[in-house]
Amino acid sequence: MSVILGIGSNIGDSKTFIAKAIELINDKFVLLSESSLYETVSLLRDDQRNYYNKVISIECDLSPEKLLQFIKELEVSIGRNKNPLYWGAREIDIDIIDHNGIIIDCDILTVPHKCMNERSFVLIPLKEIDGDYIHPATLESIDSMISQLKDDLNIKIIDSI
Ligand code: PH2
Ligand code: MG
Ligand code: MG
Repeated sequence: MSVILGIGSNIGDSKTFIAKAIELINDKFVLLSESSLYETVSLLRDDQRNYYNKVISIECDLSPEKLLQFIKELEVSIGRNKNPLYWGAREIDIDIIDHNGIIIDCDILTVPHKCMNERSFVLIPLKEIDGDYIHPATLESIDSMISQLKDDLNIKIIDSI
């Protein structure tokens, strides 16, 4: 099964946190593709530091629930501290963007990711690794979703792949 993950960080040495996350994910699964590393302003346009963001795809045989559990443990092992603020700054955040095209909407998990359509830092790196991506619920193309973004969050590539 092919799974798309979005990775973000805006505390500490973000490049190293993201590299560590990919290394540990690659120890457990097979890394299929990796976008460039991007810098974006915070989605809330508040006073948080800019984020580094990346999207990867992996070959993964875990169910979405089991993968979520693995990811939560991985975030803690990489050094994620609890931030009481919703959408507060974080050392590492790994989100399931798409899980083999399935649709889930429950309390702990919504797949495809609920907010992906508003997030330049998901859509633009995703286009880089899968230009033919179609949203499994709305059937919208990646280009169509990108053209409807209201804010590109000043996205720029900082490390090309
Ligand atoms: N993640 C958030 C909230 N805001 N903003 C940017 N630019 N990048 C993120 O990864 C991000 C965010 C919650 O997960
Ligand atoms: Mg997130
Ligand atoms: Mg998350």
